[in-house]
Amino acid sequence: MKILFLNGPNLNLLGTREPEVYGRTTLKDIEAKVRERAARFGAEIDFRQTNAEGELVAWIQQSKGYCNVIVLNAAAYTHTSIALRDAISAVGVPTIEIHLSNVHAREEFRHKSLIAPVCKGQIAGFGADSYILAVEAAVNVNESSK
Ligand code: CA2
Repeated sequence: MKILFLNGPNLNLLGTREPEVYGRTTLKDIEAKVRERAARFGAEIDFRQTNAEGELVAWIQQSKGYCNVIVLNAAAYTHTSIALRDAISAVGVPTIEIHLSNVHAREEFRHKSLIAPVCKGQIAGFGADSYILAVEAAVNVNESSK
């Protein structure tokens, strides 16, 4: 199986800015951990980051027939993007929403996710481990879709 990890705006700064909020682990470190965990399940990983909303939309559109499951940390676009929600809904590839931080324990504007209703589920608040948990969730989602 193939899992497509998509990361949204500013996640390229992880580990280099605001360590008190987002920790000291870089996105490269997280990618390495994800690849290690996925190897246990024989799952293939495509891991990407962009600051551009339209690029995320394009990647979601191209995912049909390319991967089995999308794991999406849409970052701030989680709270604003009808375009991402429409793309996830239109393409129909099972998508898991993830966040490093517990968005529900933060500012009110982070409590609302526009993509949650079209995702299989949400993992939030476990730091880099949210990504590892998402590998396990993606494998389970793929198994139960067979
Ligand atoms: O907790 C998460 O994973 C978020 O998706 C992170 C987003 C935030 O807008 C969401 O509400 C929750 C922010 C990503 C920005 O990452 C930075 C990393 C280092 C320094 C500054 C920003």
